[in-house]
Amino acid sequence: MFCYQCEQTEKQTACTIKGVCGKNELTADLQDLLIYAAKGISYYADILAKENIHNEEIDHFIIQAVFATLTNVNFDPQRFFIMLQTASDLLDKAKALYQPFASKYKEKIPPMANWRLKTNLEGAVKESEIASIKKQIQVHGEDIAGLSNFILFGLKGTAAYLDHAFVLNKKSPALFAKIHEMLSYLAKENFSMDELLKRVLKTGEINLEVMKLLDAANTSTYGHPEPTKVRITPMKGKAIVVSGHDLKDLEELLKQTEGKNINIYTHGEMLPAHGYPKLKKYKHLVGNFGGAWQIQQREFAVFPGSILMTTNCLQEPKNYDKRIFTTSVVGWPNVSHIHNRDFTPLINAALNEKGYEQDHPEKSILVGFARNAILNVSDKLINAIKAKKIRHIFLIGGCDGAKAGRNYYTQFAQAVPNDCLILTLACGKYRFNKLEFGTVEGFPKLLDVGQCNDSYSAIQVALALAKAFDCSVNELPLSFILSWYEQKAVAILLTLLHLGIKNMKLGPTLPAFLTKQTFKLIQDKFNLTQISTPEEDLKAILK
Ligand code: SF4
Ligand code: SF3
Repeated sequence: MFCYQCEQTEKQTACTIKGVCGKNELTADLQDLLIYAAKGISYYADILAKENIHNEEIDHFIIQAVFATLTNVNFDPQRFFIMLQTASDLLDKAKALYQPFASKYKEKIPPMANWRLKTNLEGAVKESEIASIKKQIQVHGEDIAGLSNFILFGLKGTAAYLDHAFVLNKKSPALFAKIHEMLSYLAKENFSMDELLKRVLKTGEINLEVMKLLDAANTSTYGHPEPTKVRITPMKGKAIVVSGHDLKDLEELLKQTEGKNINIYTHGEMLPAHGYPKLKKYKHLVGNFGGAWQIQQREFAVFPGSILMTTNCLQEPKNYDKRIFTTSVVGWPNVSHIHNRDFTPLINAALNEKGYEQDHPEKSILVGFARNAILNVSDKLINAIKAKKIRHIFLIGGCDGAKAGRNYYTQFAQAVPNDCLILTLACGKYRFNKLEFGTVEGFPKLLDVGQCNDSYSAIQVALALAKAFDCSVNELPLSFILSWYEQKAVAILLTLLHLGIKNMKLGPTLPAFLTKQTFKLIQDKFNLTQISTPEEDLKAILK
């Protein structure tokens, strides 16, 4: 195996024996082969889209297959083998649909588009050599391989967001076509540095459109998030905790548990669900449980109920493996998987557990400051900035992870002066979202915008402020302090680069897949720098 797609990769280089995340060699190799096959299918799907032919089965499979390979989503080799079988069938289907146009597109068909699964699981693993990143590095060198994977890893995040929109019935053939076009480009492997750099930013543009679609899916289905107090201490009764990003799973579970005396808690990236009017109306959605994803083994072990993982980030289930369930593309070997949102096994598992025996003393935090909530009071915000009563806004957002260096984000948030606001989003906020920050000019100093995909909301706020001040986003008293871990964060970083956002701080470490030389190209253009210390960075920003 050779995997360097996330921030915690072994020795900042690559996981080659076993993933730090828990992914084993077998799964890693099958994932590589699945990406290879997906590129092959997209080669034909791209041509078909140019001929105005869209096939939803192919479109949906591609985004789910790519999503399944995202960090901390699916660790089950059997599931990947089944996906490879489907990929092989869909390659045949895509090729058959393409045949009538073959004479029009005279280019050489890339090997990925001629791939077939000829063998069993073990054979597929041997075959995965052709799809390995090591091979890409041998053929193209580290710079080119790294940049092409920058695009691929961004697309993984984008595919996940597109899938979240898909489950809410927001489907865009045009966006599927853009994903196919990009994967087809990667399949052809006719790389040049200039084209790759252009496409790095293009991937960010596609991700922005996808986040816009997902924002529309979420807000048209569940209403606009509104400021909402969320209990963070348990209540007496049976309990289910729901983690991940998929609001549809939460909604269906809330419906299926109504009247059953089971309290539902959000976990991780599901926290912002409490702000949506059509989700918070369920009285048994009682609160939020636990901290960030990387401490789930400790926290789930003592949770007295059952657990649902709707998306990333899943870690190896420990003694709670019989009461944790996966859904959608998430998987772990021998962990029960929920099909078609029939949550009966999850509900029964919760009823078999003790639940909480008493209410814990009430504590709460505030969520729900997505674009509508902030833009509704934009006049007040703009006036406070003009009057220099609010000096600066820091967006401290992104993923969490296990590394010690991530304390930076807690320390940074604590060091932000009292005449500044903090916007936060994604799961990195668990480092500081239970601290007391007080208020600034009537605004809570810490405003939780939502999930990672709600970066779309933060971008809309930034664009509205830039319009009000008749300047560019880069000229606003606004700084981006980003923490990355997995590929959704890569997609968002690409979107911010596409928008021309400069002077962002990124950490805790830089992506291993980018060589020093390629990172320098991006750094020179965008002045994107690695975090240093909270004191130094704050001083430099506020000088
Ligand atoms: Fe390693 Fe990250 Fe890949 Fe897991 S996803 S194998 S931790 S680089
Ligand atoms: Fe977190 Fe896994 Fe990235 Fe949606 S849940 S942000 S790490």
